[in-house]
Amino acid sequence: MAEKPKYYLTTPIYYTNGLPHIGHTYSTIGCDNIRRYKRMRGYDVVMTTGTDEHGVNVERSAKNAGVPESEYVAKMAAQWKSLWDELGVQGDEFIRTTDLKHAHTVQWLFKLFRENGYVYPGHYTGQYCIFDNAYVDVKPGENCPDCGRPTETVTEENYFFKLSAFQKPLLDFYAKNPNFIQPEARRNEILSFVEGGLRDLSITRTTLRWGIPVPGEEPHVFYVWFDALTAYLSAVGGPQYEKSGYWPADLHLVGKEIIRFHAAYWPAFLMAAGLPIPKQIWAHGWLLMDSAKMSKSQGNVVRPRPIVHVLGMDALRYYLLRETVFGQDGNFSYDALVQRYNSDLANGLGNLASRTAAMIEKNCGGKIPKAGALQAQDTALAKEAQAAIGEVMEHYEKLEFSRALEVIWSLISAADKYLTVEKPWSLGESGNEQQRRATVLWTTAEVLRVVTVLTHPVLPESTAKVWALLGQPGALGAVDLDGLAWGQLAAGTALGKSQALFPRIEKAEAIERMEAMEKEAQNAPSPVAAGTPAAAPVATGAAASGAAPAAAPAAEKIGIEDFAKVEMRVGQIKTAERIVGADKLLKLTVDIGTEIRQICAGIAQFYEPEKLIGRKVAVVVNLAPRKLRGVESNGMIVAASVGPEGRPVLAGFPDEDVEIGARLK
Ligand code: ME8
Repeated sequence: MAEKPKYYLTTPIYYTNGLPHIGHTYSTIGCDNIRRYKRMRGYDVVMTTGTDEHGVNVERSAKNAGVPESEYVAKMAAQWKSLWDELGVQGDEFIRTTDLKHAHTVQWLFKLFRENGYVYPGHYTGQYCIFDNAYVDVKPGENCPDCGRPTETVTEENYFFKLSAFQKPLLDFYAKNPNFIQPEARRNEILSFVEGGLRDLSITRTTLRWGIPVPGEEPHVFYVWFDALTAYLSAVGGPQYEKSGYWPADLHLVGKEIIRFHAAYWPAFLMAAGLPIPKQIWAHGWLLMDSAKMSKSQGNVVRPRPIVHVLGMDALRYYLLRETVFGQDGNFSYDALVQRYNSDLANGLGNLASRTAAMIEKNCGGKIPKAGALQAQDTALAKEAQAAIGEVMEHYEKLEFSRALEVIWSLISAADKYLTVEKPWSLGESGNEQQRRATVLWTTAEVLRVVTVLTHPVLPESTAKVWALLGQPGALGAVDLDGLAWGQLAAGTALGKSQALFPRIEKAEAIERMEAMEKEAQNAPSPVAAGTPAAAPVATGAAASGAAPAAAPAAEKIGIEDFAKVEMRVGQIKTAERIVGADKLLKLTVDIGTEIRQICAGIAQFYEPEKLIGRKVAVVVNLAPRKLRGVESNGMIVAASVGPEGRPVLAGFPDEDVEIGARLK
């Protein structure tokens, strides 16, 4: 038998200083969808995902949690892995950048750079964004242009990679491989970035301890981006990549904010080492929450587990891939999610499957009937289904998931219409009528079979149930998509057991349940908090004693000068209103003595807006403004967090009439 062609694809290697939200889930599910689709087209597929575990952020998070870095990342990586398992994303390789085989690959690549004359020692002083792990082109005191956080001035001795030498090779490569960067808008972005000139890149750090050491050059450790990108190669053999046969990667799927690292730096690194370059970098858009990128730092994340718990894993997969054009940004809303679930899954696919099976059960003794003479409407539906097979594959091939699903769902609604017009339930028992009913039911069941196969990469769990319901043999994932054609449904096949697919759900109740679980997850202690049972003994600190069951991260002591940085003043609430679509937030205007500020406060579930007017509160007035659910908030109202649910109780001045604007010290 001919060997299957190999196909290698990757998700980003996610940071471990946070837990996955549905933005990460979006990339991983997109990747898993391609993986399943390619398998059904006969490829020997390997998909890699993993965790990016080095860097200052991890050092800080581990310190806050009061545990050693190695323990911190091990626990976080386990969380990421178990989530992907729950979502049915069976990544074939899970690479951790703390894996030994990965360290060897990074060190080997650096050795090749050196041998080929692409590294040199130097000094660098610049503004560094710790969150993005990158030097940024701003002046001291200015914030990061990408994420808006403060930058730090860093001077260090390090090794530089001669990125500047790769401007022409990269431009030549892009010209020869016009599909290397997708979609087109990203390609243009990278072309102009590279055409604008490339500065050499420092690829080691001496200011960082938690990283892969540069052999013989301690205290140098590798720059986290050089380290993380290399993980794609370590996962499939590293220095022995030729043996595995999966390199170069066919596809690196990433979010658009990290395209430069993948489409410019990574191919330059590989060129410098004389290694093959991946075939495609594909950057999808962002999931937004009220127009802002969903991200941990913005505090506007939605986690996948509550959705999976209430609507099922397939519902989340379907929504993410159907609702937004892959490549563009898309807004997340619980409302749209449940809407899609009810209309497309419960009333669409679920309903077609259950009514078809019920009619075959009732009228044909539970066996797929044999079609008789065909009428024009039967052949029209057959034609539409046959055409859909080709169209859907073409869309999957181009990562146009939403369009693929549109085609499939228009076939489902064509089958629904067909049933409504043909009314097989109203046909009588005469020979002709029985035969007509058999033809209509066979045709509908055949549409269902085609739909089931085509939708499998997106809805692996529920389509497997429909497959069994149709009495089809073998695993659905092993069906050869290229062999799929109209007319293969064998008459006489006994139907399998009917299983619940997508029970209809009341929207308000579903949203309430998901939001309640989300809130609970937000208030849950960090999985790596010091004092949690599996934590290693903690070095110092009262909070690390393990006395509290859900110990908060060990708090660092700060000097009075640090406290003095926080400017708190007495403010008086002038107006208060609810924010549409954000049931936890109130929009307040607050007089702080020198000005009236707009501030959002997460107290809507505990305070009536009208009762707040005139109340004096403590306000942090020198916080950088930020957007919450799309509404600007310029300051913070101080509240105690009470009880396990974190009920806010506003700090106030009940005993004395304090002056508005007075400073709290
Ligand atoms: O950047 N919408 O890791 P990361 C869509 N470790 N996708 C989103 C998203 C959103 N709101 N938020 C996150 C890193 N993502 C590096 C990568 S790769 C060698 C190193 C997805 O944990 C998207 O794929 O910050 C984005 O690129 C990735 O998560 C960033 O994950």
